[in-house]
Formats: sequence, structure tokens, C-alpha cells
Amino acid sequence: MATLARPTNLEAARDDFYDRLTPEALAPLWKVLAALVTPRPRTRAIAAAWSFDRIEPLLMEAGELITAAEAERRVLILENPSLPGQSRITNTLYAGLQLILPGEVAPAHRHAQNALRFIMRGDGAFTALDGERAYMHKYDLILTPAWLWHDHGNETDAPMIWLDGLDIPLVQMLDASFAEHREDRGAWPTSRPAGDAALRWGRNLRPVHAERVAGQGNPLFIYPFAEWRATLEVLRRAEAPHAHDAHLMEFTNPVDGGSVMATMSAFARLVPAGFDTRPARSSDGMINVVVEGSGTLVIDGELFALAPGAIVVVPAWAERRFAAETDLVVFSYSDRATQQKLSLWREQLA
Ligand code: GTQ
Repeated sequence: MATLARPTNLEAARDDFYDRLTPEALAPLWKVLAALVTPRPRTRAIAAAWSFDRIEPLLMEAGELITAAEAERRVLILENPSLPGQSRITNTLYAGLQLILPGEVAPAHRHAQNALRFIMRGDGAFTALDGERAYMHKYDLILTPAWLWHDHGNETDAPMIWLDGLDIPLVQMLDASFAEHREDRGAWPTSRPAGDAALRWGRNLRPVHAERVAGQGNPLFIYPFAEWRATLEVLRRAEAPHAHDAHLMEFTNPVDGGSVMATMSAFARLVPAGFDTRPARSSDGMINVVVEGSGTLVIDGELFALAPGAIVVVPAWAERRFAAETDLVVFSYSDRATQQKLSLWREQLA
């Protein structure tokens, strides 16, 4: 056995040693190793819930205090209660509720961050992607993938509100944020008629001389509620729910069948009335939005009541169990796509 000539006062000698490391920009791994390389995910995000009904009046108040043009994006950020001031709902993802009032335009910009929109209120305002409008209806999923010009406009006579899901904290961690703004602070000129993307890319057809190929992002940017809800209903009638996930579908990119965007995955779930899911956990922290039904979501033993408009975050590796009183329909998004690309994603169905 190797012998060490140990100083008589070991603690003092170590402290003196650490003090001399600091100015050298060095640090001893042994003091932090256990916190760095944890046996399982140890996220600082906690389970938390919001209700659309409580946020909506505050958002309307924001509508009286600042215009969409002034704000660029008039959004209230849902911040994880354990990460205040950090503009994040999980460690890697952002969520916010955006309001656009009749007659307003949120000017065109583009950025490295990927964004999804999940429509919460209103009917018929639009998000335009590279000049193609997607008219928004309640519970539609709309995408604005990285580096595509997008603006929002409301030519209806009612307010429009949606949930923004972005990979802002992830891009921040990678120090890879780039953004550009349209100089006239207006909308992007119309380039294609509304519905073009759905007809080209949403019909199980792919152009042989494709202008887009796998790896260049997702050209289909509208997933209408009427369509995804109908698919869940067919599943429910045709087969038994999965023990841990009930009826769970992932929204896909039609070019390659992969996740909707490079960094984020999106899901639609139906838990039939009376069904309780078996415990499950996964390394992607998930944001869940209740669309229909009532029940509970138990996260690491903590109970959250589910009703339409509930937004509930399940942190990474937290145990989740859904219980449906009436048919529960839930939209979710997470960073699963990122983790899978990096071979990091894990789940435990126990
Ligand atoms: O609509 O482009 O909630 O760029 C945050 C950043 C929305 C948007 C947000 C954004 C947007």
C-alpha cells in the first residue's frame, strides 16, 4: 500500500491547497464529483401547475399596458417556481402564453431557437412561416422551426392566446443564439397561399425532386386539433391503452418520421375514463396541457388536479401517474428529441 506523508493538520493543509488552486483557475474534482456525476437525473426544476383561467386575465391586463409591436412578443413566461428569473419551465425548455389582440401584428423575426405554439383561445388569427399563413384554431399545434421567418397577426375581432414552447434555455446553454429582425418591423410578405404546406407535406406524399430533404427541418407546420383528436379516438376504440402511457401519439416530421423539430418532441395523449396509468418516468422533463376531461396527475407522490387549461410540468425523471375521471386529452412537449439524438434519453416503466 502506498503511504502518504500526511501533514499533521490535514484539513488546514487541504484548505490552504484549495486556496492556492483558485487563482490558478483550478478546482479539485473530488469535492464536486458526486454532484456532477449523479446516479440519476437531479434536476433543480420542480413539479408545478398553472391554470389558463388564472393567467388569462393577467395577460389581458398586459394587453392594456403594452402593444404587440412594442413588446415584439407580448408574452407572460411560465417560470418554474424553483428557477425564478430564469425564463424556463424545465431546465432546458421555455413556456409562455402569448396574446395578440385584434388588429395587431407581432413583427417578423427569425432565430436559432425552435418554437411550437399550442392554441389556447381564439379562432382565426395567424402565424405566418416564411410568408405562409397558418390560421389558428383552439388546440392546433403550429411550428416555427429554427431560423425561419415568422410573424403573428390577428385580423379577427377577438383576442388570440397560445402557449409558446421554445428551446431557449437549451440554446442559451450551448451559447448558440442568433436572431434577425425585419427592418420595417412588419410582417413577412405573403409567399404562398394558406394551406400550401399541409397539401404538399401532410398527405403522405413527398416530392421526388424535393426542395427539402431529411435533416433540413420540418416543412409541415400545422397539426390541426380536429385531425389529431380524431386519431386518438380511433385508437381508443381499437385497442387497450398502454399500461404506462395510455394512448400516446408523437407528432412527427413527414420528411423522416422523426420528432417535429430538431430539439423538441410533441405528443398527444388520451387516458380513457376510469383508467389509471402505471408509474413511468423519463429523462425528459415534460410540459403537459390539458385539453379535455378531468382527473389527476401524481408526480413523485404529489397530486395535481387536471381540468381543461391546466398546464403541469413533470420534471426530468419524476414519476408520473395519470388517472382519468372522464376521458383525458393532454398535449405535451419535451426535449426528448435532443436527448435521443445525443443517446441520453432513458425511460423507466415500473
Ligand atoms: O413568437 O417568436 O414566447 O421569439 C418567445 C420568443 C415567442 C415568438 C416567445 C419568441 C416568440
